[in-house]
Amino acid sequence: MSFVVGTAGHIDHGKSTLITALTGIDPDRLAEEKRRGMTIDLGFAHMALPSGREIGIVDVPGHARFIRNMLAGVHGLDAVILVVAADEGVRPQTREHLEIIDLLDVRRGLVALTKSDLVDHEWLEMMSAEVAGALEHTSLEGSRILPVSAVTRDGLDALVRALDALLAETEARRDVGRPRLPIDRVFTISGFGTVVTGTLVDGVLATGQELEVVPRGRTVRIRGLQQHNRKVDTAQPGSRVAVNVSGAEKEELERGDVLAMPGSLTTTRRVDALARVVDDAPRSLRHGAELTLHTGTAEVGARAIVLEGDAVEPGAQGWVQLYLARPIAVAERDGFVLRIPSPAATLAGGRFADVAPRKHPRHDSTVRESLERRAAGNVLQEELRKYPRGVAVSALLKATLAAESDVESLDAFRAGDWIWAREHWSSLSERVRLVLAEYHAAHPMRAGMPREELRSRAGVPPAAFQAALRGWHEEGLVAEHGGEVALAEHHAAVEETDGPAARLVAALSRTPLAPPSLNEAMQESGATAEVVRALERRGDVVRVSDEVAFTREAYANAIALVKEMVAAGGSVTVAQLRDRMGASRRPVLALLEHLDAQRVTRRVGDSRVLR
Ligand SMILES: Nc1nc2c(ncn2[C@@H]2O[C@H](COP(=O)(O)OP(=O)(O)OP(=O)(O)O)[C@@H](O)[C@H]2O)c(=O)[nH]1
Ligand SMILES: [Mg+2]
Repeated sequence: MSFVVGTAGHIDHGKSTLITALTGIDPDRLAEEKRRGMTIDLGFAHMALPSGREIGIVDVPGHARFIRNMLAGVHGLDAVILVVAADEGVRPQTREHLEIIDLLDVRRGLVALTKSDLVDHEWLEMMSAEVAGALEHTSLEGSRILPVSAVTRDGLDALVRALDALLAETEARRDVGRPRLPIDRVFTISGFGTVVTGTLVDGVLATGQELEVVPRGRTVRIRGLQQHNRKVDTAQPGSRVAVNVSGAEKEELERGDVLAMPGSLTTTRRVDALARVVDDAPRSLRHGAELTLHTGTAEVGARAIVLEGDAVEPGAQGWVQLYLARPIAVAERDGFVLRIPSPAATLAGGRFADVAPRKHPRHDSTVRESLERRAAGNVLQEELRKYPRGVAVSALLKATLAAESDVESLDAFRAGDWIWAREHWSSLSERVRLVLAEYHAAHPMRAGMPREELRSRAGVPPAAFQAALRGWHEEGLVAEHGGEVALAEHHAAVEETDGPAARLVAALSRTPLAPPSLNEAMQESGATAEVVRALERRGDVVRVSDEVAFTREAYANAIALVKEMVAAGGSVTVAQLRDRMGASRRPVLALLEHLDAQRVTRRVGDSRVLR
């Protein structure tokens, strides 16, 4: 198992020197860093602890100007080594780094009291007490403080053993099957191409895998993986990884981008969070404040919407919605830090409660309550509540880090790939019941409502409708008849045996080939135009003109008769057919004109031939 440990602390306090002394690897890799004798950007090293545990180390710069690089290095740490020079004690960036570690809630740490060779024992004791005081009320409160010297190597073994013991208590990294690698470095190696590095979280990466660069949307493939300079086939969450990718040039990737499985990670320009403002912040977190958000390895401009009250005061916490200057790829519960751009200062931090929130009304306690339920762990249920019209399961999972199996425990209705919160499904079903009941009342003759009409009246997204219909069908709410949807209990009036529909058919059947006019038949039977249309749709009646209709059998017989007469005599006239049908001229003429239009017959002078 592999872990990631970061350094922290004031400039020149000996972070990089300590890492070199421990690992033999100088984390300062830039020429400028060597020249100036200071760390500018993140540096990396690795070592095996006495237990065999492998650790990747992220060395950060202490200079206040490079704090943004430090911020890109602290995500995904298992533990931190806070470095304080024994000769100088706690200095501004000691406090600032500690503040950031505290906001990101890194709870495992050690203090290396470096340069112990420069001070005497009493001074060491004093500095030790000073550092212990600085740790109070932070996530590192009570951490061990160990004097070390990179020059004499005093204390190095004890530090390594303490680190090993600290990591022994560290629980295994979560693997939710959704690997994410926030990129902290991009470079090229000739012969290999583009390489990115980062701390892998939430899942395993494997050679050959296809990944998406979010939020850019570009697709890349893993050509090779390295962990601590060794080639590996898979990389576990919670480890430092170098990924050789194909499909993207160096210029097409940068720190802040995230490698993830295609479609598995939300990109967002809005997040909800409970922000804790640091005790000695230079000002409160005001509504509308323009800030810089740091999360993962990304940095982005953010405007704060304070959801309750007008500001969150130093030392207090409050719910905020952040509007981001550009989309970022994050997941709920990711840690973040908010900074004031100038004069630069750390203002607040916390974890995201919702990374795909709606816009919220301010000063609305239901918003806070929902966010609190979410933060308390009801993430998926609260996420689902946001979709009254239903949501595809994959889309629901994307906005959270929940696993597919978590969906089963939701208070929800699931049909195929779609899911609705129970209360939304109930009200949607109720709406469908009402819409259909109204429709049946208005059109008692119709078998049901056209599907598309029902869909749009009920407000169901097109993609969800098939699944929803299946759901209603299974619940016994609806039935389908040839593309039309009805309440299960609905029987079109046309089914009745002694109603106007049946009487109309009876009226037309009395002298089938010489039917009364449609008007007469309707008057006699009491059938409305609606009934006639329903009978027509079912094929029980064939209307050849506005005024003339035949029963299904009569119509078939009439056509057979026409064909027979043409076969016998070469053609047929209106008068000839009228005689055979025993009808008046009007229905016969209407029938033949209808057959012409249907391209069964063709008129030649006064007679018809077959087409
Ligand atoms: N005497 C003594 N000097 C040390 C020790 N550790 C580091 N130094 C010196 O302190 C100076 C700064 O050390 P670095 O390791 O570069 O400090 P850093 O914390 O990495 O500094 P930044 O990366 O710029 O924040 C160097 O000149 C080191 O040689 C030590 O244990 N004893
Ligand atoms: Mg350094």
